[in-house]
Amino acid sequence: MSAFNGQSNSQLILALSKGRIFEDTLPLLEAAGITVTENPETSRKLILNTNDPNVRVIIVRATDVPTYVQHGAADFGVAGKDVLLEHGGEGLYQPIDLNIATCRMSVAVKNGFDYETAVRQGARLRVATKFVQTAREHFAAKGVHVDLIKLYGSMELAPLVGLSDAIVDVVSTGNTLRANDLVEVEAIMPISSRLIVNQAALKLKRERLQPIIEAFERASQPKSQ
Ligand code: PRT
Ligand code: MG
Repeated sequence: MSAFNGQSNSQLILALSKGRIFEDTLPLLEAAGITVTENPETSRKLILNTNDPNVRVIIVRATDVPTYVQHGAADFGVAGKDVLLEHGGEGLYQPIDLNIATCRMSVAVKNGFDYETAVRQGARLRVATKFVQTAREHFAAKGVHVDLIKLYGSMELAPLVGLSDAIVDVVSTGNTLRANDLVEVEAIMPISSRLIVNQAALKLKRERLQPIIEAFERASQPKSQ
């Protein structure tokens, strides 16, 4: 029995966010013989059952997945590298890159804003972002002085209404940037989602977790291999 949540060592809780991460994790779960029997898009339940009575899925905000896993409220989870860099990874074991929910972290500005000159001139750049750690490190490495403005969503709006000169955000198709008259001026890093495991659970529940980690690893390898 775990003193923390009263569950036996055979019970596993997986933390996922709704949307692309949930959708892209389903085939990996199938590869491990686990079928989620409820749909978070139509159900209001936050704890979903699977075909395995010992495995349940909790649905949390993408940015909250590492927090649930770090504190052992979930044994494992799936989170984007963008989210993990902001969280810091404390208490988490990150065994595999699942190559799902891929996108890139980029700097974007309003069409017509001369980013290169602004950066070269050394004036302070106002940057709005949800990803303050990543943005701070990126601009510090370039030696660019920035005023970071923390936002929680819809970063694309900030340069349009004069809140910032630039944004740091994740981009996949680039359609959202184009629709808002923004242009990508710098790619910071490629992003994909990782499997994360609570460090204590990895030791206490290794027998249950290891086969799932291995199945995820096999199923997430690039198709060409
Ligand atoms: O939506 P919510 O505020 O709850 O949280 P979230 O946006 O962090 O979660 P979610 O579920 O949308 O994203 C989960 C993870 O998916 C992120 O942490 C990323 O690692 C990854 N991912 C992959 C993306 C995208 N692609 C993506 N396109 N996350 C967000 N986007 C956004 C993008 O910023 C833009 O606003 O989706 C919009 C559409 O993108 P374009 O470029 O295709 O137009
Ligand atoms: Mg989103």
